[in-house]
Amino acid sequence: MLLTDQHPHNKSIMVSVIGAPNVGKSSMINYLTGMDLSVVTHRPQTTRNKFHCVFTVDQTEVVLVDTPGVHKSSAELNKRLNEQAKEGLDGADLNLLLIDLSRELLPQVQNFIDLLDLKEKTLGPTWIIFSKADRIEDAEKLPLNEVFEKIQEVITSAERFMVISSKDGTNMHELTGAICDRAQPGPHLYLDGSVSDKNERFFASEYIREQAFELLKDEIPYEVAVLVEEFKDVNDKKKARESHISASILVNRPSQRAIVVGSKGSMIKEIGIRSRKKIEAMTGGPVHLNLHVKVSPKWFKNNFVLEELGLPRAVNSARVWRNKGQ
Ligand SMILES: Nc1nc2c(ncn2[C@@H]2O[C@H](COP(=O)(O)OP(=O)(O)O)[C@@H](O)[C@H]2O)c(=O)[nH]1
Ligand SMILES: [Mg+2]
Repeated sequence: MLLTDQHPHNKSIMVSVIGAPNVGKSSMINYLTGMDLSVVTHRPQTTRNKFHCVFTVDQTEVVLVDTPGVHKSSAELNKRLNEQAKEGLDGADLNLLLIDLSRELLPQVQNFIDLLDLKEKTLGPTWIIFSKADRIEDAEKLPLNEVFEKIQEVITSAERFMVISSKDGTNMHELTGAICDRAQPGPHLYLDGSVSDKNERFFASEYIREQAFELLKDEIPYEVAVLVEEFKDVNDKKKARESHISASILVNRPSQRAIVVGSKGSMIKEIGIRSRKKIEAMTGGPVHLNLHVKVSPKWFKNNFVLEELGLPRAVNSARVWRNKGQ
């Protein structure tokens, strides 16, 4: 792409959004972009793939990279989630490291550093974003200057900190302005109005999984994955766009299948109704959603399924699928 194809005043910045699970990364991205792209639930580890969410302010393009929260686990799925988070740092001009104000602050930083294995990887310019300010009274009275100085001892590239809330919008304009000020002159990556590097098929599966995460209890959500098998548009020029989607909800055990289906199919029906609404809001036309539940034992260890879910193997992945002698 030639720079001369674009407006001479164009600026662009790639911002990686990182932190522990459930600190509010996806909520902040949705607030900043003004879209409901990234899935948000009350459960940790909702986001499983890194992806771009793009918005522009005047001539400045901001590409936010949502990432799964890094957390300790030796399970194959979690190794791959952590790998997605690490890859989210590649090529970023700036990192926003979110720290949840409603939890203990410094342990969150130390955990993050340990899990990211910063010996191997140095963090580029980083801003510390203290999130969920609405959750505590008198956030401004907290000794955040001191906390920030301690953080700078471990993250030497930490440049500044900000206090935000995605719930009441505290400092969101300031954050947007600061990010835009930081952008350098350069071509926009997304020119045709696209708002992500992932396609509608990806977001359809995310929205189905989001509703399953919200509606299912206990540990079941973590053993659920969604694969979209078919996503096709009916091209009738006279009518609005209409989409037909077939998707499988994968579960680990037959007993979970019964729960996801629910009594007389009530649970899967509810998951379908709710996710269809979100998919329709994305496509702008009616959606026919055909959902089924498949038992796929230990899908979270199965290389083929994990690849289908957009989670390639991590550096420290188990090598179970390799042929002997390789
Ligand atoms: N009160 C409050 N809750 C928030 C805020 N941001 C996120 N949450 C909640 O925290 C939970 C996790 O949010 P999410 O964005 O999915 O976190 P992520 O795992 O870091 O992406 C959800 O229940 C959100 O509604 C905030 O600014 N204030
Ligand atoms: Mg998330």
